[in-house]
Amino acid sequence: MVSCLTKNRKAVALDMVPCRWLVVTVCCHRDSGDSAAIRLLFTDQQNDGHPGGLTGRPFVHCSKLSAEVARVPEIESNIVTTVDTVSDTHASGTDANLVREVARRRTFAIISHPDAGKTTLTEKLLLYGGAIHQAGSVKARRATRHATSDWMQLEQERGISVTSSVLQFEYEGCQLNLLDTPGHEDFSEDTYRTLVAADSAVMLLDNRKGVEERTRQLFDVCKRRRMPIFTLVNKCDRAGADPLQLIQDVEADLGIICYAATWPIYRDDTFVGVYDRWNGQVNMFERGTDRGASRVATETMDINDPDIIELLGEQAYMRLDADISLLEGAGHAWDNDAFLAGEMTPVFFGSALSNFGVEPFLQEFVQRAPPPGPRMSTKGVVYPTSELFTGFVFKIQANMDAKHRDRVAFVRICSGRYRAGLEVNHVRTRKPMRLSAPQQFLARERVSVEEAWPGDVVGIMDRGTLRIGDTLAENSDLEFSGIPRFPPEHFARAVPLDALRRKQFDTGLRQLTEEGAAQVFYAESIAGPIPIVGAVGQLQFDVMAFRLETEYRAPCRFEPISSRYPRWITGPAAAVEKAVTGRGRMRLYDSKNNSVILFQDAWALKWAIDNEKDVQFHEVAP
Ligand SMILES: Nc1nc2c(ncn2[C@@H]2O[C@H](COP(=O)(O)OP(=O)(O)OP(=O)(O)O)[C@@H](O)[C@H]2O)c(=O)[nH]1
Ligand SMILES: [Mg+2]
Repeated sequence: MVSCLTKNRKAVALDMVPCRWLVVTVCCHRDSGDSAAIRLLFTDQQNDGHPGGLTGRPFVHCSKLSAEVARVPEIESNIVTTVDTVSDTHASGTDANLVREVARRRTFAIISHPDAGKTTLTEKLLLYGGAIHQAGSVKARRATRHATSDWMQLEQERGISVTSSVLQFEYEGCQLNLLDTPGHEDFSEDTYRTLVAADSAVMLLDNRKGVEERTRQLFDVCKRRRMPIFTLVNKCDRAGADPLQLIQDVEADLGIICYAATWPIYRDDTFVGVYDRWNGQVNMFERGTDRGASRVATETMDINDPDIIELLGEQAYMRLDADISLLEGAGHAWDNDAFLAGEMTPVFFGSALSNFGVEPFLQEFVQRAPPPGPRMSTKGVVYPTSELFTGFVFKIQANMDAKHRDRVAFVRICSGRYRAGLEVNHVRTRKPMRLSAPQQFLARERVSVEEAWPGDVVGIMDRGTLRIGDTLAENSDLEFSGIPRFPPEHFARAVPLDALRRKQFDTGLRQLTEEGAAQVFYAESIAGPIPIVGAVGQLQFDVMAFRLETEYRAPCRFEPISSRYPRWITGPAAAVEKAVTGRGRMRLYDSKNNSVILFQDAWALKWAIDNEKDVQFHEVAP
């Protein structure tokens, strides 16, 4: 326990936890109106949606605290005393093994606009991590290997990622949990949820396109969560924008300070190597003959080595030398605190396809990416080093193993040790659950492991108990919040094409919608309930039709419905019955038989909200 005195010697309690995060507990007089001032201090900190002030126990980054306190003088006079530490049950533990395992975990998501090369980079990180020996490609031809993380048949056929993938591997003593996300907007639901499970993000840019539309949206999510972000400018094997210009564009567009961590080296306008500014080393790569399937031969030399000019060639050396002088003179100095607070990003250059620059990136990444930090729960902050297990479900995936029709719930561990047989509380249902051995994933492949630690993303085989957003906690009923839910925006009737496969069709629809990307509703008709699927993005219908056919052998057709505005409706039964019958409204039931109205247009929705005062309307299921 450390305490920090503000200028007028009023104390703020700081609990030191690994990885440079602090838990700050501030106490004020209840009626003094101090909470507003304190919220000023904390609302833009990472606190997972909890307001700061009297009720929350926000955590802030160490160096930020003094800066923020200094900027908000009214707080100093209002803070009266230091109070308790975080809830005892989830305070920082002393188990040395646990602390060590937490310290060597890195859990990160790769994000970008579609096609920037996330899956390709993922594959190459696996190659350098030793998890695979031959890298596959996103658009593999017959008889060649596919990228590991695009494991779904649809992904392999179309060469795009449809769902996020979980991959674990070791590199230089660190245990990495990598989350490859789909870039397409129609799958953003999955991407946003996956980001909640990550501690840092790698943002990929195409060297010709720089910051694109989806990059901006995903960056905003990371920024709101104050996640440290690494930037990798990919596809440098092709001619692209000038690196300095790219960096300036990123700064101007995203409002984040860039630090060039590696710098591309060109010889006769061909990308031949990178200079690592942190360790002063030049890495020169030799193009392989197998299109990047295996590691690239690399020659490494100190920038001050007398032979450097010979290695680079005079012209490339002169160009690099000039660029370095410019960076040193006009660029920003590295500020690790700003990086950890998500305000500065190290920028790397490379080509995932040809493996150039991948290893220098990975080496710096494991050293600088933060290990798991504390997370806010309904019962205060949970430290990763707390000995009691906690975790939350952020993803459900059906049929990863088509033969066994399994259902995997992906859990991000937040604290404690997960071991087979562990009894936890399934907080939503308040029922105890005994956990089987944790499953580690390399996309589709999985292995049972004896134990798993904070930061790890593990799979739990589940028959339907677990839902996205559920918390599992040992000896506690705390809950983690912050997993976003999105109302569907597109609706279509699902029409089975093979009457004899109706049962499989119903099962498939139910199981696939449990994954969360789409929801199934039912409309009443004389012939029985008609299934209607609601999805956040149009492409979800293609995915669902494809999966119903390949995974359940239940072909179907989706017939679009023009209405786009769903609202769950609650209230006295008679009022609900009256409300569902108005013009421009379609009555649906969700899978739990809750009433939903699908409004024809925004006007019909507004009219109902203004006039149907006896019922309540909800954007997501109540
Ligand atoms: N020239 C070049 N092409 C690359 C490089 N990295 C990836 N590509 C190509 O870019 C295309 C898209 O790559 P992916 O890895 O599927 O991109 P992604 O970001 O995972 O795409 P989504 O998941 O669909 O958003 C593929 O054709 C890759 O071969 C690179 O370094 N250089
Ligand atoms: Mg991909």
